[in-house]
Amino acid sequence: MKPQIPLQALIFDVDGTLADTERDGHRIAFNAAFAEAGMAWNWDALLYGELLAVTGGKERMRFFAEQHDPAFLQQSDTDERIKALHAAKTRHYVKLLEAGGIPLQPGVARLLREAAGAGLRLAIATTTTPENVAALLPANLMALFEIVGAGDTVAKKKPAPDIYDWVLAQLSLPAAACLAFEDSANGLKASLAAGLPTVVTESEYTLDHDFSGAFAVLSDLGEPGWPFQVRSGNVHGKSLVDVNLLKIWHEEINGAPQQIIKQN
Ligand code: XBP
Ligand code: MG
Repeated sequence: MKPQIPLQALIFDVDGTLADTERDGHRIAFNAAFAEAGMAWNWDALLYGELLAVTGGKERMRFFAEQHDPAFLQQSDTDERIKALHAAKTRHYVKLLEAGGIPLQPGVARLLREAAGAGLRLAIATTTTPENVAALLPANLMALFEIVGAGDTVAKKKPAPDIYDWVLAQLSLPAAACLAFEDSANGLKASLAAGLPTVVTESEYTLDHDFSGAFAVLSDLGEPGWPFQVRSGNVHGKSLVDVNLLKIWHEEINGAPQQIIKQN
C-alpha cells in the first residue's frame, strides 16, 4: 500500500469547468473584435466547436486563419494584428461578463466555499487570460484562490501539462496531494500529464470528448436538490461533490484504507 498523502489542494480549470463560457462568452467576444476591426471573420456556434480543438485565443485565431484565410498570415504585421485582436476580444469578454453574462456551473460556488472552509488550498490552472478569470468570478470567490495560473504564464498551453506543473510548483505540493477539475479532453490530457487525479464535469462543447483516465465523469458538481448525473466513476451513493467525497476519492487513489473516512 502506498503511503497516505492527505488531500491539500484543489486545482480548477476555468472555461467549461467553473462556467460554460465558450459559446455565449468567448465566441461572442471574438466576433465583436473581428467586427470592430472591420474583418469579415464570424464564428458561428458550430464552427467555434471545431476551433476549440486549439486552446488559447491567439492560437485559435491563427488556426482559423490557416484554414480559412491564409492571406491573413502573409502580412508583415500578422503577429501584432493577432495581439491587437486578442486584446480587443479580452475587452469585449470582460465587458460581457461584467454585464452579468454567464452563471457559474451548478455546485461550483458551494464547493469552493466548503473546500476553503475545510482548509483546502485552491488554485486555478487555465488557458484563458487572467483578466477573464477575475471578471468571471465574484470577488468573494476569487479571493479564495491562492494561486492563479493563466494564459501566457507558460509558453505551451493545454494539452501540455505546463500550466499544471507551474501551479504545483507555486503550491510547493506534489500532484498526489491535489485533485484537478476539468471539462475537456485537452484539459484532462494536461492534468493527467502533470500526474493529477482528475474529475471531469461536462460542458456544452465537450459532451462527446474522450475522458479516459478521469477517475469520475459527472454532468456537474451537483447542488442540494440538483443531483449530478454520473457518466463514470464511483460516487459512493452521493448526489453532489462535497469535501467528504473528494477525500474518499483521494484516499482511494492513494490506496489508503477507507474505514478512516467518516461519512456524513
Ligand atoms: C480555454 C481556452 C481559452 C478560451 C479563450 O481552455 O481554450 O482559450 O477559449 O481564452 P481551458 P483567451 O478551459 O482548457 O483552459 O482568448 O483568453 O485565450
Ligand atoms: Mg476547460
